[in-house]
Amino acid sequence: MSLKALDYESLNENVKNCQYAVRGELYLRASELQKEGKKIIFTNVGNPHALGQKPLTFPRQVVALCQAPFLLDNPNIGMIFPADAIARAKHYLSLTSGGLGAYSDSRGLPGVRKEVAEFIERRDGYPSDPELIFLTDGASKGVMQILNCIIRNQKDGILVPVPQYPLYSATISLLGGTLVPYYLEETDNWGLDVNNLRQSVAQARSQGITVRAMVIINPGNPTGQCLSEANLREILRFCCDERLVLLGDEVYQQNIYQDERPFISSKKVLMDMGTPISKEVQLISFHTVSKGYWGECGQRGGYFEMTNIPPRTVEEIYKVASIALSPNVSAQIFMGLMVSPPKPGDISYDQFVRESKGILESLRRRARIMTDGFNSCKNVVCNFTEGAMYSFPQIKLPSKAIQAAKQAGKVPDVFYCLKLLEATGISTVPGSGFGQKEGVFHLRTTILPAEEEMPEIMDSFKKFNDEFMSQYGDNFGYSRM
Ligand code: DCS
Repeated sequence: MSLKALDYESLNENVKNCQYAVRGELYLRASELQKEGKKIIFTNVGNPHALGQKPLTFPRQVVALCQAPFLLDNPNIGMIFPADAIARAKHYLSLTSGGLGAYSDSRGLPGVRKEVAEFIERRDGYPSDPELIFLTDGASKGVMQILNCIIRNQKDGILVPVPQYPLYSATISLLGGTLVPYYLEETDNWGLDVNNLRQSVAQARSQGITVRAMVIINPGNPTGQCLSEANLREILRFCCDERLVLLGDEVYQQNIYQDERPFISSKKVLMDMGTPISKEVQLISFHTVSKGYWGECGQRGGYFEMTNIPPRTVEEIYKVASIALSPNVSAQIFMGLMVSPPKPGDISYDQFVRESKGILESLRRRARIMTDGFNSCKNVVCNFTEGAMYSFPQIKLPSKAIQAAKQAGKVPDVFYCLKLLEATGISTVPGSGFGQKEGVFHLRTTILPAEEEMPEIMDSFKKFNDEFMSQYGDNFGYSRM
């Protein structure tokens, strides 16, 4: 009997090969336990509102009015919504052709793309062209669209940091390309060594791979590091020499928890470098409303900005975006609001600043509590979370635990994370889901649980880890650093 196209055996192999750990085995087990009535702390996804973060008031007011424009005709509307929210809702509605229920241009509303361009200009001090900004349903869709344009076949390689956020590995598999890993240095605070990059490219080429693009995640997921300006310069020079497109994933640009290394965009560093390099390197930068102090993951809003991309290519990307007709229009308005929040003097300004500062300051404290908590545990070492939303501690597993994992048919860090989940309800993602050096084990947790719950979570982790280490501890050594 011949197979039908959607029988499992006959599915596209790229679909079957694609792995996505953030919602993998650990997540499925956590969901089962939750159904059985166990309290689960979902720290596997960077999804702030799911962990109790409250939405910022002003953007929700504006979008509420855009969703229900008849409220604007209510004579009492000024008693429920502040005048600046009402004005902004009218502004965004005037940018649409038929409100939130109408498709927009496939690149997004021109008026919002203009606001994004103005934001980029203020941030970087260089001009930005709205024609080169496309709005997307979350950064993920943008990344997928661009990788789709780059990957032609299995011989096309994309340089991806390891550890990396599995959007990249999964999309590259889905599109049938080749992931070319470059390793971040854990002992150097997850720094990026350009010599490692060169070696990765040379090795890939010796296997007949054409390396076409390089991904950076800055600040890093899962690793939490912020790239220095000097490092970004080296990367850009490298991309120029090797003729690589740089894909700058900058979705965590608002999430910075130290002052030594502020966020600097790849675009700014590229422009600072001047000609010829500033006119040579092809760069696509991604941003989102899902992260930062907004955390509006469920709205699915994002954008990408293209630098040094030829007009004919921009046209092709537009054509492909058109197949999906239009990005979410309400999410576009969230993006517009994120890039042009209330200004000093606006009625909603003080509240907006209070709310956003409150979230960021708490995240900064939580980053510290988590890192310190992990570092106080036996056989656990953790670099400080300089940015983004995650801690990525290394767990030095005793050889007896590695043995027990093998017997259970599990990867050792999956084994550890499953035990942690069963004992404490803390749902994490094993380091193997992000890639890590051979024989080294990690887990990733978000820093998002409510601040007041943090001490209890860390105590419960420590207790579990102590018990695990004494159960499996032996004199035969540990996995290496
Ligand atoms: N890029 C990085 C580095 C991310 O971490 C994420 C989401 C995205 C892009 C995509 O975000 P949006 O599509 O929502 O804009 N981070 C996932 C994670 O690691 N946990 O939660 C989601």
